[in-house]
Amino acid sequence: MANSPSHNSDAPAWVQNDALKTWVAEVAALTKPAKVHWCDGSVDEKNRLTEDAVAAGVLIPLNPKKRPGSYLHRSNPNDVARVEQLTFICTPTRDEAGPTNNWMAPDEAYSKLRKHLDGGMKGRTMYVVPYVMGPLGSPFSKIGIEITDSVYVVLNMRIMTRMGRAALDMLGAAPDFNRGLHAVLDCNPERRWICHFPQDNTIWSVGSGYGGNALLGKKCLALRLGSYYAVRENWLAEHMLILGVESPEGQKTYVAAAFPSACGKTNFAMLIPPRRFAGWKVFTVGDDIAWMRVGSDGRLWAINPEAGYFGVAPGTSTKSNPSAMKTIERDTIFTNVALTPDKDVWWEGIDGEMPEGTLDWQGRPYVKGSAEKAAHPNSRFTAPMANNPVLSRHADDPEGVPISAIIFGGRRATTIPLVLQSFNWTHGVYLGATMGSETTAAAAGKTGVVRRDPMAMLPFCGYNMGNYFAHWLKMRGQIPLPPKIFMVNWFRKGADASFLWPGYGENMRVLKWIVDRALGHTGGQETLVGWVPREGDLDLSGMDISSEKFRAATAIDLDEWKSELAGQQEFFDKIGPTMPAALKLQREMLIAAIDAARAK
Ligand code: OXD
Ligand code: MN
Repeated sequence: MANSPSHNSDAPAWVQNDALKTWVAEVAALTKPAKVHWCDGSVDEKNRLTEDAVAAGVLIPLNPKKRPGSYLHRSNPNDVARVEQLTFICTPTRDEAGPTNNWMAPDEAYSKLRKHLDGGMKGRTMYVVPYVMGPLGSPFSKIGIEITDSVYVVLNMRIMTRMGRAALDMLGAAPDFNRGLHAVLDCNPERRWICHFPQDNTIWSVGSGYGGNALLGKKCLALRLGSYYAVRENWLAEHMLILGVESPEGQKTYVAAAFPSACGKTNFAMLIPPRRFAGWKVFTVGDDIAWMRVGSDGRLWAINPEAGYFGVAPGTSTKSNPSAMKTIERDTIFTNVALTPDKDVWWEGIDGEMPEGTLDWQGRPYVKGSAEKAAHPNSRFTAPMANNPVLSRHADDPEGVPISAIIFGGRRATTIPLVLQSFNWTHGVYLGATMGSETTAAAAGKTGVVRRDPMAMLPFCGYNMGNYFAHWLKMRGQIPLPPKIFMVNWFRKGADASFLWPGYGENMRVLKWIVDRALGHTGGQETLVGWVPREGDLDLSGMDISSEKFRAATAIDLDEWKSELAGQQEFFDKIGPTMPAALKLQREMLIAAIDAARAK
């Protein structure tokens, strides 16, 4: 990088870290912004930046009576989602990134992106955003500095992380912070790359302002780099929600659960128990990411590194997620939702009809009956976790919470029963490693295709997936009191293609069985593929489900499992030589057990 620090980057007196000042000066010399703004995270700063964003048309104020402190952002229509094909792990060797990641050599990536970053912030403000992933002062937390040319990113980072001076206070004089450099440039998909350099604790992201590509603390640091560091430091960085279940007697149990995107993670994290479960409460610790370490008591302890929710808007309603609807009542940034004439938000699946005169996510009058959606299917809300009425008291606890159960879940129309408990840790890792989700007709043009998404980490594992499985297997030896591992499937369908299980709040019934099993309080039945609830183990009282439906939702169909196991082989082959023998053996043992059972 150029070595003459720009006078533009002069740091305020509260910035004392020399390594940081030098790096910011280098980046300013490269990107040549008109101005450098060091973010202190104050309310005053938030108000000023919000005014700037409104003046620049980046944010549209919503009706202050209906949504106080809330704004709508319309992104460039070419920039509405994560771009897996443009996301790279830039480790020194391709093998370190493994067969499921895109790889670019570090030098090549740096020089390719540097060309675009050279003068890339001319005439613009360069924001320096210090942030902490994890509770302030927690030994589990990590500190990052994101440099960005997007005020939208700054305001989102302020919600999603602990941002500002507090992060620098925690950093002190240490030089080892994550260096994140982000520039939207001209938002051209031809010049869009999200590059991770784990060996340098560095992320460079250009050409996109979208959350997962641009809020570098989330998928880039907390998951891709997080997972890379976790394997070296003996912990787990996972794409998991964390929730607490409290019984009427006041007993609290915490579980972590991995689901691929768009499988109801935020809804599960904020579940409201049905009436039959009066006295039971579910509290949210996190809705997307869990960092888990072995505690001195031998249990696995988890923190949520985030401070807010970047949730999918469509489908969110008072029926599907009343707590999310409360969370987004104020101080929320909405991205790519529809705008009603009284300046409120609207999306498909929200309560109530779309008012006349609503504008779609691109600001065009919405023509009712049009084949297109009014809100983009991946439209989002960014809201502070402090708004969540069911936020756990421990969401900000530097120690985190002890995890008693880990749940893996996918979207599967067949084969996978409503709930399954693994026989042991290795078998649980096998369940997680083979989990998948079926593509929908809308997304892929072809239904029923299982996309393997092991532990919901396929797009987020920052190194070789086979080594990631090996790390999970090895962790068993590090955790004296390991959580029990489960698999769930809320999405199984009957012969008439309708869902067999109602989901949402009713998932409490499954959650209770999981918690009871984890604590050794209830029965179950052993099958070839794992433990399932016996008839009567799952409390179905007050619920409208026929016993045929329930039996179909929980059935183990050996024919379906045979084709499932064939599909798993393809995925194992793709992973290649790093695929752990212990997991290959699990599959082979299951084939042998099914064959033996059928031979009778
Ligand atoms: C995701 C997200 O895409 O959390 O998984 O945004
Ligand atoms: Mn996610």
